[in-house]
Amino acid sequence: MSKVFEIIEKEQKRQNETIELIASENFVSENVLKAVGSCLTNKYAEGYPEIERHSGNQGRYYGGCVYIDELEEYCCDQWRKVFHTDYHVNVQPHSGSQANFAAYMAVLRPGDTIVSMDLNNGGHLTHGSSVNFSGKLYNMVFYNTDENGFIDYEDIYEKVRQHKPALVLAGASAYPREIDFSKISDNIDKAVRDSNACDGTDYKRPFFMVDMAHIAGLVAAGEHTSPFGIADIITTTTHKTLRGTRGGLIFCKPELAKKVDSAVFPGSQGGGLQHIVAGKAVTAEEACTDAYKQYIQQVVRNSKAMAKRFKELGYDLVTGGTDNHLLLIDFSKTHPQLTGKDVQDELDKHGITLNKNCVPREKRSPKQASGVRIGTAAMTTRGYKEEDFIKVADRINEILQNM
Ligand code: DSN
Repeated sequence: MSKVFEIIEKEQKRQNETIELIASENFVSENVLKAVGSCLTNKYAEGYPEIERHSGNQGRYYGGCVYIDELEEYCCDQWRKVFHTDYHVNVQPHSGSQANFAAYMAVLRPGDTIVSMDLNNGGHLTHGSSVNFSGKLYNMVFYNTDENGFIDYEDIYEKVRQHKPALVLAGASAYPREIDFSKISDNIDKAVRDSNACDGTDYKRPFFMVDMAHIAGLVAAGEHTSPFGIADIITTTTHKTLRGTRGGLIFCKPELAKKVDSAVFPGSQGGGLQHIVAGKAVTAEEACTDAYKQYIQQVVRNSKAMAKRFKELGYDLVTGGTDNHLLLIDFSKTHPQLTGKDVQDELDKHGITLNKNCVPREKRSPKQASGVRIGTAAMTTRGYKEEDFIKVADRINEILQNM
C-alpha cells in the first residue's frame, strides 16, 4: 500500500478517537467525499459556463466542458436556493482566503482603505492582519469591541466617518455573538451622510462586505440574521458550519457580477477545481434539507449548554456567552498562569482537540494567547447532544485543574 494511504488511515483513526472542538472543522458526508474524489479532478475548465458568465470571457477556454458547465450551473443554482437569494454567485474560489482576495480585488485598488475587525478581537487573517496580503495591500483601520468583547457598532460609525474607507467588512472567525448587519449598514449610511453634510465632501457610500464563513450554516438554517439584501458582497467557506468540502464562494449584487467573476478568473486563479465544485454542489443540496436545519439548531443548543456549564465552573467567557456555534474562554483573569497554548497542548494529550485563541485586549503573542476557542459543529455531526457537551466541559475542567 502507498505510504499515503497508511497516513490517511492513521488520520482517520485520530479523527474517530478524538473529541473535535475546532470551531472551523466538521465531518463531511460520504457523498461529499465521493464527489471530491471523483474523475472531475481530471478536467481543466478555465472560464465560466455560459449562463453564469458575466465577465465578457468567451465561456470556457478548453473543449470538453459540456458536463462541467452543467455541474457549475447546477452548483450556482443550489447555493442561491440555500440562501433564498438572487445574488450572483461564483463557486470557483479555492478557499475562503482566495474568495476574500478576489472580493477585495473586484472593488478596490491597492492602497484603498478598509474598515474591519482585527484578528485579536475575533476577525480573520485576511481582514487586514499585517502579515497577510490584506494588511500589506490595503490601508487597514480596525473597529473595536467593547470591554465585554461585543462589537462596538458606534465605533464603526466613527471609523467610517473619520477614515472614509472604500470598503467596510463585517464577519469574524472567533466572535460568539450575532452580528447585526442592518445596524452596520445603517451606521455606514449615517457616517456618509454626516461626512458629506459636515465636511462638504462628496464621499460615496463604501462597499459593504460580509465574510460569513463561520456562521454561513446558521444563516442557511435561519439561526442567524442573513446579510443577503444588505451587503454588496458576501464571502464564505463551505466547510465550517456548512459541513461541506473545503472551498470558498463569493455572492454579490448582480451589478458587481462582472467585476467579481473577472477577479476570480483570470484575476487571481486559473482553472476552477471541478471536483471541488461537485463537492460544493453536494454540500448545497444537503444544506437545503430539514435534517440540516435540525442539525444547526442542535449545534446552537449545544454551544449554549456548554457555555452555561463553563460559567457555572467559574470560567470567564468573552461576551459572557454565545449566540452561535462557538465560545471563547478567556483565562487572563481567572487563570492568569494558563496560556491558550498550554491548554491546547494538554488537551491534545487527552484526546480533546481545540485551538488557542487571542482574546480582546490580548497581552500575549498569538503563538501563546490567553484563551481557547471551542466549537460544537463537528461533534454535533457525530451525534452529541447538550448532556454530552456538558460532560466534555466537566472533563476539560478536570484536566485544567490538574495542570
Ligand atoms: N482558520 C479558520 C478558522 O479556524 O477559523 C479560518 O480560516
